[in-house]
Amino acid sequence: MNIATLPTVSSDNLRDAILNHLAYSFGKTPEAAQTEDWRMALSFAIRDRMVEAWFAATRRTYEAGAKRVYYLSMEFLIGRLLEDGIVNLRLADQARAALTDLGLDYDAVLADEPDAALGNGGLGRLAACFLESLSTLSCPAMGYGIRYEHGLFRQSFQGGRQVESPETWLLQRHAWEFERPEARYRIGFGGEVREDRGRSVWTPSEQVDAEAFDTPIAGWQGKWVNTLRLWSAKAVAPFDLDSFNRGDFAAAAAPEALARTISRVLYPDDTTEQGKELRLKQEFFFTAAALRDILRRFDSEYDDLSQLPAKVAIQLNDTHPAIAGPELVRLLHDERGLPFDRAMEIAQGCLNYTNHTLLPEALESWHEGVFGKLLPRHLQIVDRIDDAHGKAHPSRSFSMRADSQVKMGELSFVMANRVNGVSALHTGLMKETVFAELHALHPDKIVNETNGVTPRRWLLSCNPRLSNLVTDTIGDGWVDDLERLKELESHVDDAGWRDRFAAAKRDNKADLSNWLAETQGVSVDPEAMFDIQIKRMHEYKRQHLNILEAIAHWQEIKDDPNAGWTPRIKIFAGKAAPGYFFAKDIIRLINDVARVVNADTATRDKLQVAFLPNYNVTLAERLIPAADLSEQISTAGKEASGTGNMKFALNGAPTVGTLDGANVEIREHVGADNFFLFGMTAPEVTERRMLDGHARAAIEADPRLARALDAIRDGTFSPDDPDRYAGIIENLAGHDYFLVCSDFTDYWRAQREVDAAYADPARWAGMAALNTARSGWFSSDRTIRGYMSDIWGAASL
Ligand code: 26W
Repeated sequence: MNIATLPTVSSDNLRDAILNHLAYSFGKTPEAAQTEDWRMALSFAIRDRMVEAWFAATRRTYEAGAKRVYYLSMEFLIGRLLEDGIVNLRLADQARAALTDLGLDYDAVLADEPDAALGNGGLGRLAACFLESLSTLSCPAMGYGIRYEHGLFRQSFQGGRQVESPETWLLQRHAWEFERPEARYRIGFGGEVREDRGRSVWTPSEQVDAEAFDTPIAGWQGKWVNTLRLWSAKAVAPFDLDSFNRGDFAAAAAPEALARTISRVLYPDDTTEQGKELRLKQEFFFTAAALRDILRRFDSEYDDLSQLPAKVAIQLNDTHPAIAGPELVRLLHDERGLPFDRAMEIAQGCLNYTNHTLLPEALESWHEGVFGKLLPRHLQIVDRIDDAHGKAHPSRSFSMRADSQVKMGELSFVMANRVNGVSALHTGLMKETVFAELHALHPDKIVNETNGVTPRRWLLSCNPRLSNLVTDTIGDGWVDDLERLKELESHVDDAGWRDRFAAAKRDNKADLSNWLAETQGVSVDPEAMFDIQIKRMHEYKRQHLNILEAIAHWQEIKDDPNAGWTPRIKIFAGKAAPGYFFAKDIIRLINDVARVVNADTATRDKLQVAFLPNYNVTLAERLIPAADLSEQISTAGKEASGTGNMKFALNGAPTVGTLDGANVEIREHVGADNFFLFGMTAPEVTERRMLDGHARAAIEADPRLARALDAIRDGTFSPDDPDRYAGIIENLAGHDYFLVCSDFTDYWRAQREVDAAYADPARWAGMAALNTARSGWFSSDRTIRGYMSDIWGAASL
């Protein structure tokens, strides 16, 4: 049931509200106001319209005594929030009219908002989609994370090389958060543990305060609003007056500076675990604050801790908040006096864990030295948890405490009521590989919840042309019931309708091509195929397979320029972790290839390459609606799910891809005829890897591949420094762990099939439209319903 009905808002109402905020919240006249002032005033006017429903949602949750869901995540990649809010409140027409009336450029005002990049990639963006779906489904929920002062670094290129600079979203005014000085908890680190009459007492040696900042997250139609609560680290005492009085101003400010380092910057490494002490501090900081907050809210309503699992579901987004297990046990046992076993049982009743990767280098583990120094009591508790688990399962052969390490995956698994993977394939591999033994001991614990994306942001808002066509055709029920896109299928054979579908795509491409010309100095024909690979840079994602194919393609076009090639532009975007040198070399190689290929007058009307800097949510929203082809080419078994793959399919871009992650399910839904499959399967990958000399054999068998590698090797793309890519060549021709060479030939074949299909516009439009019509299952609303019923036992109110 929906509880808040939105008052109707006219554009005049909205204009007055904007002018009011401009005057009374920001002290500006319209004449003096800058774009940022207008953007803030508009944001406040929109935010005002969320507040009623926000209060109502809280009231209703209390009244119903409902179970609450808490989503703990180190990252929330929320992007811009203004347009999202406007679209969800269904105020887009009014807002545009109000701003036009005021003589302003609506799109420019929206574009002034900084893109909040409080996350690295897939895991963080998933958390943001989940928050929106939780609100759309009116599920009482709260996200907990860190209010980083600096989100993910900005990326630019110098001579084709990635250069990082700090991201500074908080230097601009931020319209969405409410500071909560009263919601403040003291968080300790270090120190020692004493035994006092049978109780363990932890006395930390260092303390900081966690202060809450709340952002309202409105669901579709603004009927329900949940909270994203981000913690900011503050010094316990902001200022050391003694030092100040002595004239030592640096020392006076030191406590503040030290405390603030904890929430200062997001770690930019999303696939290698570095075991850095500050990261463990960040993890404990936000997790401990969240748990204190959760217990405080519980205490305000109930007085029996055994009710906790009935009223509280906590989701751990990967192992980053895994310290929640021992910390909750500590709060219940040490601080509230419950027997240890009972504390553990209650904690296990509340906690759940999502695994997002099986890459061994990404599985968190902490050396007991670091862990014990920072969290001495928690180390004892982990050992007791491990003991208890060992006693309950005497046959087990592993421990979460092997090799002087604390293994966060195993700890999370044992402390969780449910453990889930993020696609069918990934969940299966979890059971067979990393968690095989734990799965055998707890056969009902692992469940699958295939990822999804919010259709409000990833279709309705980012692609107005296509969403208008969809709404014209089947009404607007699809927006919160995405499977209704199926109703489009009956129109796909209608040539007139298909033309409208193709026209929406063409117009999106024309917009993108104008933008590329204006801002990137890239000029492309909108009729060419827009072939797009956008995601973090990683060997397993195989951007180098894509660029190798581009090189081979270029060489072949040069051999026979008039052979009827299908014109293409290959677009890349993505950041590499600053210390991941191989991935940075791939970026540079792509930029070098782009320079050479784009300058070749004999081929450039057939093939172009562009690497766009500073990939973020906003750039994704610009690129995905204009994509013809979605590149999802990871080594099978390595991409847990992918979510970009879903966004492309939903926006009518067929996939060229491997049987990896959710690609498998996308292909099942859209149909094998509308998906360009290539490459080895996960079991074939495992087998091939054991074959000695697999890369050499693949190169010998495919002259195109050999020639493309030769061109890199002989300096075709780096004439000033022919050896620049020796490392890449050595890797690919050598152990080629990600099997780029072994999959090349089949990738080439699939790409030529793509060319042929694209050359037949009616056929292509049909494939593209069927991708949209059959992607409804990939809504994060469906995913969240799955979590609610299989994992949380939570209900929509
Ligand atoms: C400790 C370093 C670290 C940090 C982050 C290791 C691993 C991560 C994340 C788990 C990486 C990540 O974002 N994984 C992605 O999660 C998405 C959402 O489920 C999936 O769609 C992607 O396939 C997966 O790579």
